[in-house]
Amino acid sequence: MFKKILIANRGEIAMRIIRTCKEMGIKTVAVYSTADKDSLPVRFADEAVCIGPPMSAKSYLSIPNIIAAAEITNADAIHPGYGFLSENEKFSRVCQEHGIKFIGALPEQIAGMGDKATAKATMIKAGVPCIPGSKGLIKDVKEALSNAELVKYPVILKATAGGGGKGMRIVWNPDEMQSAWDSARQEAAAAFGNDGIYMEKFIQEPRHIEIQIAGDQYGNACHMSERDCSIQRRHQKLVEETPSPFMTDELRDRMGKAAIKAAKAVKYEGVGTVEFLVDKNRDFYFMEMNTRIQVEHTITEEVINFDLIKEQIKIAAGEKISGKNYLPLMHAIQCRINAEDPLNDFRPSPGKILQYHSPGGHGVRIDTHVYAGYSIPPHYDSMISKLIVVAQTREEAILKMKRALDEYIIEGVKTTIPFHQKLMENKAFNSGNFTTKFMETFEM
Ligand code: MV4
Repeated sequence: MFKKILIANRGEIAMRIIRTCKEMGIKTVAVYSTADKDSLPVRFADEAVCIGPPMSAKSYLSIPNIIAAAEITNADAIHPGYGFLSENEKFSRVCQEHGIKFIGALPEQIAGMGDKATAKATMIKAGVPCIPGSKGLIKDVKEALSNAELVKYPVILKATAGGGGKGMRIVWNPDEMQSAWDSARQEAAAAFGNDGIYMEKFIQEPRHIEIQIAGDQYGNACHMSERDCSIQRRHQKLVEETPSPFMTDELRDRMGKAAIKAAKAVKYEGVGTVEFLVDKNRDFYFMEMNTRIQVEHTITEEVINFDLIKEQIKIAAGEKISGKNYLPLMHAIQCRINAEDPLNDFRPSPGKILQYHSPGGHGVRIDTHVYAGYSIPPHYDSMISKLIVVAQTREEAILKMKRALDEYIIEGVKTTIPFHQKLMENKAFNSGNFTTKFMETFEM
């Protein structure tokens, strides 16, 4: 087992990783930018190393600075958390070259899943259901038009380097193709320096349901059931829950098997997520595979009673997984509490937290790095905390979430708490009948 893990991240996920390391008897190194010198990970890690100024490119994204910090502290592994360098092919390789275990995917796996057209080709070959569309990349608008005739409108153009909605255009008829093609390519080139585009049939009003998976170095893989992430706004998830209210035992079994096929196709080592779109007929399609721990891993932990960070560390250290799948024993919901003003287009609201009282009691979990007097820096994402509840049923989980939200006091910055309170009262949300379009019509 590792003796010392460096956490190449900040905020709540840095705290989350430190906590598990402590429970496992592993020493920790926090790295921090000057903007985070008063943060809790710096306070609670065994050691802390400043890696640069506030700007991410010069600190949390600086591979030389982070490797130097790992070398001077003698860390034998690096946990990248989510975001930042967690799915960076080069970082995974540089860690390898320095004899430091990267607690995440291998460079080839990151590259293979990061290019969406390549990932899709891999999944088609492995027999994982994918959305009908072009065979690989499309070279020009003429080819786009002829492909669309076969796929049938509406279609969607997607950047192969994309994800998170950038470089994506829906095309409803041939007249729209030229301008959609031009703008998708331009956006992709600007955002990713790669203007490769492929096409799919546009699935209208899908659900975003993802399957948590784990694989080990010996070819074993398992699934840990689903998370429903359909409540999102501009590709930012706001609420996640498991089990999905749309799920059936039969669908979970089929999606779980498909996710395991996906994991085995790339010899996946570690914990990961296979994202699917699910249409109204409960047909499901591979969308992306994430080779990192995700923000919403917490709800899976609560319903299967299992520490996913511990599992990540154990797999990276070469331990075997049992290979059995995990089914939800409870119902969990996570609300992302962001420093944003929901009454003002969710505009970021960084600043000092003047008063802070967090909810507690049975079935309530808070993952956070904040405290009264803490200033949320403007340089990073605006997440304050993750409020997670777990109960026997969905109805009880919603009631518990309402109770917990009412106990939550944060003063000094605007937060998304009022949004979540409104959502918990919403009829469609309570019925479980919602899709990724839900937030487009939600009124605060
Ligand atoms: C789609 C789609 C409909 N049909 N692909 C959005 C982000 C990127 N990962 C893929 N996305 C979508 N791909 C086809 N063929 C709809 C979306 C989409 C979406 C997906 C999941 C969650 C929220 C979404 C919001 C808008 C669009």
